[in-house]
Amino acid sequence: MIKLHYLNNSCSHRIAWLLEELGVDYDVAVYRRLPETNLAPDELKVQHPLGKAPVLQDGTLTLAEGNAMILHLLDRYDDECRFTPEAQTDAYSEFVYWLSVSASMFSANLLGMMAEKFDFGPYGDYAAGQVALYFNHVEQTLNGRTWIVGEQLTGADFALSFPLQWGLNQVNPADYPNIVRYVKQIESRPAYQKVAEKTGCALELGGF
Ligand SMILES: N[C@@H](CCC(=O)N[C@@H](CS)C(=O)NCC(=O)O)C(=O)O
Repeated sequence: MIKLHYLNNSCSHRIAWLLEELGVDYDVAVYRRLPETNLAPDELKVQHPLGKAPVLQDGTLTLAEGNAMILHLLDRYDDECRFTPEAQTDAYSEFVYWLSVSASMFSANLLGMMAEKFDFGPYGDYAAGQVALYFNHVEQTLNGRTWIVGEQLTGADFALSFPLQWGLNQVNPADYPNIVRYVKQIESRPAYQKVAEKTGCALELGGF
């Protein structure tokens, strides 16, 4: 049995979305961010030494890191390759590329958020510009594409969803019409909407 340890208002949401799209059976344990710090509660630290969400248990395997979970779930449960490009194609390499970019976007978002709160001195402009750097790259790539790798919804879209949803609160959405369209397209999928039913949590990232 699969168990997803899910933190409210977090990148856990994208893993629950993938589980719903795959149609696999899973249990969810919901944790709530501490109001005073917005960090995860200590109970989550019991599940994995990094103490961050999400954590995925599948049989005897325990994984942290959302992108590792995406690759694991596609490998085990995406038998018809609905969300996995064919191996040894450019689409597969782009899929791997965008998985990596999504991880870098986390750092960019975090830096951008910190730059709003603290004075980074001579590094202020650099830190503040990081979100826009990645957003411009995604925006241009989505021009004429339905999903980030083309017409197929892939694991890379699950990976990118959260940093884009989070980052949209740090930029002017009007500057990124393709990203706004793409995020709406994700959020209107029935499988995505089931996550809120299953967890009792909708993503509310405005206060970050
Ligand atoms: N690279 C990790 C990021 C994990 C992470 O930073 N999770 C955040 C939520 S998006 C978290 O648990 N924050 C609460 C905390 O650090 O206490 C992943 O992709 O899973």
